Amino acid sequence: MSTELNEADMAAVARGQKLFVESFNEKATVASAAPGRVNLIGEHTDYNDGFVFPLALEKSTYLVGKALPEGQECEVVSEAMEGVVAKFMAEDSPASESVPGWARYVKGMTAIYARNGYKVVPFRAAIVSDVPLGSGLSSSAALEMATAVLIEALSDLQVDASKRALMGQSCEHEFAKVPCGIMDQLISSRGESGRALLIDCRSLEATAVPLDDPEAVIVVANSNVQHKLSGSEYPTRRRQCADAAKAMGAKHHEQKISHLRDCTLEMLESVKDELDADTVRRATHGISEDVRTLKAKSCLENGDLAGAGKLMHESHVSLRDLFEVSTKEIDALVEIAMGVEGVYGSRITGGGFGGCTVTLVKKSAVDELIKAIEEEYPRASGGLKATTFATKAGKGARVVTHLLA
Ligand code: GAF
Repeated sequence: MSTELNEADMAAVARGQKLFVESFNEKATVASAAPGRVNLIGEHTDYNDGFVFPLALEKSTYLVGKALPEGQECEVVSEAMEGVVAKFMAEDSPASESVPGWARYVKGMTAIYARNGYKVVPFRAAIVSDVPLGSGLSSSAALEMATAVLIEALSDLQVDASKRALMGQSCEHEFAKVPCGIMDQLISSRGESGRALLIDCRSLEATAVPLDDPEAVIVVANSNVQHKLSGSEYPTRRRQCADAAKAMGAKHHEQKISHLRDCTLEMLESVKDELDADTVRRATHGISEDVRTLKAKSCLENGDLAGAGKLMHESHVSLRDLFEVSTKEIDALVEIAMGVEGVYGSRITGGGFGGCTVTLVKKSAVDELIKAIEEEYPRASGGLKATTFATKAGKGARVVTHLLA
């Protein structure tokens, strides 16, 4: 799991080491890193046991750390929260809220590892991150997975990458109170350089699809409208999907239906009158998004960028009109992108209610796309500026020890 460092890794680890020395008057010995993610297609399908198609970003969250003697409290600092040292016992119960919000992800991971029977060595750690916070690019999953890898390195533990992701998901549920699916933690834990992963969220099997077309670029545009999932909307969407699957399960009991993944639009039609209109719209998205995601994977495997882009935009329309998780700023970004010659497709990415778009675009049209966003987005959004970056698929969670040796 230990990998070669690139420039971004080196710069971030150096920042982390500096913060560690300033905070604790000694040097860290180990560094871990885990990426944020961008999802190409397959949105709000993970908790329906369906399919998602994300890639790891080249931007990561890093922890530099050092083991402490048995019985001591963990001590954690963050570049984003200068001067605050969060302290807690590694095996403390999740219910305790005695640490600041950002540190709960770290404390949550130590508690969940301990609860799963792993012997967690206490540690000091400094956190730095290149993943934009609150932008729908999974900064919290990156922090969970980077914490997990640091715990494993310092405590000499071998943990399967999917099990690590599942423990991160529990952390999110219990500590951040977000009833998320498995996509973000899984891609952060298992992401592969140069490849997107088609993940079956029921079996957790992942198929790597190379993103090696030199003519195609993935551009992320941040609306700079903060995205927050801990309110009521995300849990409500989850419940509506579950309600629809339950109704179809009751009607078609011979078919073993537990989630929307098992349903078809015909089955939904057969229970339409038993459900409210919102629930029917949510389920229509959930069922059709799985179909689009599998088709988009085939398109990319076959070099059909136009086909993949068309499906991405259809996904956006569905998330906007049926699942209702978009915002006017995100819709503006998508519309601007779709108006640029050479753009294959553009859509909201991640949980929604703000955050980012993902656009698949011809290499020769990237500058035009960025110019259009710079010129037109402030007008459409009432003065906001978007932040854009092109990305390839980066590495999953990893140890970056040798720099600190
Ligand atoms: C958020 C959640 F954390 C994911 O599990 C997923 O449901 C996503 O929203 C929507 O696809 O990122």
